[in-house]
Amino acid sequence: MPPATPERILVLVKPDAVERRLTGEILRRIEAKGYDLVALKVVVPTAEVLEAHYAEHVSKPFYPSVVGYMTRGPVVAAVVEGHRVVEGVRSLMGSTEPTLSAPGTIRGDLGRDWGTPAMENLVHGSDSPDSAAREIGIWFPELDG
Ligand code: IDP
Repeated sequence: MPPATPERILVLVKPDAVERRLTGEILRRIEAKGYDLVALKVVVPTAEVLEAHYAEHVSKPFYPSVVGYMTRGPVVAAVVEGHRVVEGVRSLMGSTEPTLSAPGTIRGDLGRDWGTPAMENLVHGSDSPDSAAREIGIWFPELDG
C-alpha cells in the first residue's frame, strides 16, 4: 500500500557493513518494516561529499577519523520512502554507539565496538525530513527537480 503521507530518508550502509556483507541484512530490515527503496547505488564517497554530508561535524576532533572510516571502501546509498520513515528507520538503526544500542536494532544486534577512533556503526539515516532533503541532494543530485 503506498504511504498516505510519503516521507523520504537518506540511508547509508557504511563501509564496515559492506565489508561484513551486511548490506542485504540491513536493507532487508528496512524493507521488512514496509518501507520502499526508491533509489540505490554503490559509491566510494569523496572527501567533498563527506564534508557536505557531515557539515555539522567537520570542525570536531573526531572528524578526520570519520573521513578515514567512510572513504576506506564503498558505501551503499539508498533513498527510502514511507510514512514517518525518518522516525521509523532511526528507530530500526538504534543509537549512535553500538555498545549502547538496544538489542533488536541494527546497531544493537550487529554493531561491533572496536574502540577505533571512528565510531563504526554500520549505518547512517538522516535525522529529520529537512536533513533528508539536504542529504539526498548531496548523494543523489540526479534526483533533483
Ligand atoms: P548518528 O549517525 O547516530 O546520527 P551523529 O552524531 O550524527 O550520529 O554522528 C555522525 C557519525 O559520526 C556517527 O554515526 C559516527 O560514525 C561518527 N561519530 C559521532 N560521534 C563520534 C565520536 O564521538 N567519536 C567518533 N566518531 C563519532
